[in-house]
Amino acid sequence: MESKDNKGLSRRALFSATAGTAVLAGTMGPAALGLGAAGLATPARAAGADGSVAPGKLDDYYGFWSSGQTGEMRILGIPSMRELMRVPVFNRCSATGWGQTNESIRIHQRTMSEKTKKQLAANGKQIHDNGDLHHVHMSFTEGKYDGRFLFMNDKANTRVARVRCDVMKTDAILEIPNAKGIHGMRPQKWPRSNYVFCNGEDEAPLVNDGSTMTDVSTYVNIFTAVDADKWDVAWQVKVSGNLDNCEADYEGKWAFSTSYNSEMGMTLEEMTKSEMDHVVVFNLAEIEKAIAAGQYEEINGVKVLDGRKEAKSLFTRYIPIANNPHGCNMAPDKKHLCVAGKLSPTVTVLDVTKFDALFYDNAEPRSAVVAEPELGLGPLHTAFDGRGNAYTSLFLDSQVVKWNIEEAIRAYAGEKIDPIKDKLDVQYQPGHLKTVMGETLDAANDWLVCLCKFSKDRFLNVGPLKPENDQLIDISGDKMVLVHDGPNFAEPHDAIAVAPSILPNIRSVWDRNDPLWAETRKQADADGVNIDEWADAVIRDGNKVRVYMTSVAPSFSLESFTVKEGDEVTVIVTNLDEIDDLTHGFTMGNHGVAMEIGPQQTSSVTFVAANPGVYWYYCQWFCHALHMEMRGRMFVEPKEA
Ligand code: RUQ
Ligand code: CUA
Ligand code: CA
Repeated sequence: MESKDNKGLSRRALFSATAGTAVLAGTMGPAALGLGAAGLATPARAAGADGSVAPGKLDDYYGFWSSGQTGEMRILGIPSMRELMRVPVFNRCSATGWGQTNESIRIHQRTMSEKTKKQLAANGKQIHDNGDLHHVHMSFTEGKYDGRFLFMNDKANTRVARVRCDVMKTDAILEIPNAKGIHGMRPQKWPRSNYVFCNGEDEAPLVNDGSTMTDVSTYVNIFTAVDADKWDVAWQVKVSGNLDNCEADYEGKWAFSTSYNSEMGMTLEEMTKSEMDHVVVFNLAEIEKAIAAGQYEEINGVKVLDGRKEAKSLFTRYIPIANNPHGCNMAPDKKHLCVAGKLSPTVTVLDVTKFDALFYDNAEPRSAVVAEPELGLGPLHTAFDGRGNAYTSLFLDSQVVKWNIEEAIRAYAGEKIDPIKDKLDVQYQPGHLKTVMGETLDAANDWLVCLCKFSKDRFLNVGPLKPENDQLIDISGDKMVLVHDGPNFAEPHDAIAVAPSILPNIRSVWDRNDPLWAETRKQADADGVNIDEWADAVIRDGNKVRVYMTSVAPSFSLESFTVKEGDEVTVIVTNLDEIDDLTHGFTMGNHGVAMEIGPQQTSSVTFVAANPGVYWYYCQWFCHALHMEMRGRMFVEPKEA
């Protein structure tokens, strides 16, 4: 039997005393393995050149991964690619009770629309417990990650969420009105992430009440700026065409979105008809001016401006791009936006310092194009290092292509020069790819993570559903070197890699006054129960019963409690243990109820006790040698006839 050490001495402190041999692995730089000259820009690595991290050694970087249709965020270590944690966001989590605890349901319901409530109630549900989480990005201050929040989208149910970096828990979810299917999502980079920009991918009537359904001329797409501090909608802009991926600049002047459906087509044939689609440039100063001047339409409680082509506003400009473009990525040179062609073999490089002329001097929209290198088939996304190089994923070619931005600009100007530096086969069909800190001014020349959509033959067969394959590529030398295959479950789209120095304040124990359970605490105060010390109480309030207990390993303060058949029971558990890594749980047997209670955390869950009898509850988080004994009984008395 495994037992944890309760005395405050962490396992890590014990481990490092005996892990001296692991240090040796760190001395093997790329040069030692013949991977080419490492150069000055290669950061010092704790890991071996092959990305291996010895037992007991920490990774060099945090990786924050999306999980697509799983609806959670994942934390991986880079370069080991070890999965460190899963953070439930839009999904219902069996382990932690996310999506079931009252604290998480409150977060889900804060901005839920009446329509959504009606849809859920009709299906016997309180919350949407699925999501399609494509993009994870961290908050910025002056072009660099600031370690406050992580932001993420839910394409499935048109939501965005915010995760607090101090505890790595979801603290706010926002249902976005008017838009449909939030896909691309990026925080503002400069001066800080006051906004998170969100793209509505799917076209629908703005008044979506069934009065016009097949008349496509009533359909619009919506670009949304979310107030990142309040986690509410700041404003929206109607656009022409749909919206796919988005990005922000390093001056705080612009946001950008790609559109693959400038045609406003409803079928595949219609959506791929035009040679050119476009990227939309949003002029933040003009938008803010119009909002402040009250020149908006209010729709479903949100301020909406019209930035469609025919409105001829100063809110937007449309730059033609071939052909069904997808990713748009801003280079850390602060100047160049790279838009991937998808159906065109090109990446279009736009100089954002030329955008003022598009708005104020009537310049021709394509005058901002400064390069358009032909890179290969199916370019989707581009990542950057700190040496002026770009790395573009080629979905159809199953390759990553490394190219130099300045050389691509010179070639476009007519010089005979090949900007392509290297091509590497990946396995297979890559989508997003990310360098360490590569979407910030701190772009490093260390690792590239390439998220491949298909793994095919790379792993033991596990049935018709195969894992994805997140590959780790060493980019410290001139040539890219593939060093690791990382199978991953459905279906990471995107990831970022962040230095631990950005996140010095991650807690190991909760603050007893955390806002996550402020509402629960209010109820306890009203019930006269002090949840900060060893206590128990059973409060009856009509057919509602609130059961308070605390826990210290290996005991709950209540060994049993009694309710009546049909009562609505709320169990509120406070974990009084103050020790690093000492999480308890509360599972009510045969009631579909389970939740996490971290050290110093309060969690609560509500259920109806429908059947009389004896039911055991227990702690499901291994916490002590006597963890099995950490249990108690709920007596459900039969209703008097
Ligand atoms: S975008 S399809 Cu991140 Cu490639 Cu979602
Ligand atoms: Cu407490 Cu297991
Ligand atoms: Ca198109």
